[in-house]
Order: sequence, then C-alpha cells, then structure tokens
Amino acid sequence: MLNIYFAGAIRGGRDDAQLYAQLVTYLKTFGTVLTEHVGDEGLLQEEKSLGEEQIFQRDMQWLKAADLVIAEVSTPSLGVGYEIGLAQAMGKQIFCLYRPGENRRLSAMIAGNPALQVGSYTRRAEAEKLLAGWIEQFRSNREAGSVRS
Ligand code: 6IA
Repeated sequence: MLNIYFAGAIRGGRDDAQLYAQLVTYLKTFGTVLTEHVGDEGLLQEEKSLGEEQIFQRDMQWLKAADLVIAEVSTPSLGVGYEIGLAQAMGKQIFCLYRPGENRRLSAMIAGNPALQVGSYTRRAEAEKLLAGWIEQFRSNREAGSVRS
C-alpha cells in the first residue's frame, strides 16, 4: 500500500481547493492519502481546534511516513515549498503538478530543480494521467529496488 503525501496551498490561497479535493479522490484509488484535509473545507474547519505547532508536528510525521509526495504548485504557497524542500532532504520522490497561467511563472526553485519531476497540465484529466504515470513509475522503481520503501 502506498502512503501519499498530497501538498497544496492552504494559507497561500484556496482558489484550487476543489481541484485538490478531486485530485485527492483520484489518488485514493492508488493508496492512502495522508493529507486529505488539503482538499477538504470541512476537515479544515475541524482543524481549527488544532494549534499551529500541532499542525506542523502532525504534517512532519506524515511527511516522514510518506512513500511519495505529490504537490500541486500552481498557487504559490510557503508551506508547500517548505514541504517540497524537506521531502527532498528526506530522500522522497516528489512529483509536482503545475497549471501554467497568464500572470504567473513557477518559481525557479521548483522549475529548475532536477530532483523534482514537474508536469504541466491544463485539464484535470491530464493531471490524472500524469499522476497515474508517475505512480506506475514509482511502483516499478520500488519493485526493482531503486527506491526505498
Ligand atoms: O502556507 P500554506 O498554508 O499554503 O501551506 C500549505 C501546506 O502546508 C499544505 O500542503 C499542508 O500540508 C500544510 N499545512 C498548512 N496549514 C495547514 C493546516 N492548517 N492543516 C494541515 N496542513 C497544513 C489548518 C488551517 C485551518 C485551521 C484553517
């Protein structure tokens, strides 16, 4: 079973929240999504009872437990960028989904990082196709023993 850490903007902006929820639903067909709340307004309301440090500690535990990290990076987010950096330091496989927009460009720290796989898409179906391909690639690498589980 795969443990997937899905990262998406929260305080960075919630314009894509519905899309995150749809991507989380899709990812759940491949394994456990540790960070379901990223797409879910209801869960985020519940989290209001958690302090900032508890949120940070819990996310760090999930990040350590994750087999792979999938980040939707279209909405710039300090938290998502931080999670990507930490995940790289932990040796995780990281896949970033990016929807190009007219008034934005992806940070060079992500776009120029050879340790990350960044896929551009415009429609959700394309994002899902990228995800399916990456997960298949991850699984076959893991079976071949080139990725630690
Ligand atoms: O800087 P951002 O808030 O956009 O960072 C978003 C990223 O940090 C996500 O990928 C999450 O994994 C993590 N993160 C940031 N805030 C929270 C959070 N807050 N709960 C869980 N993960 C978080 C609860 C907010 C709620 C009380 C409205």
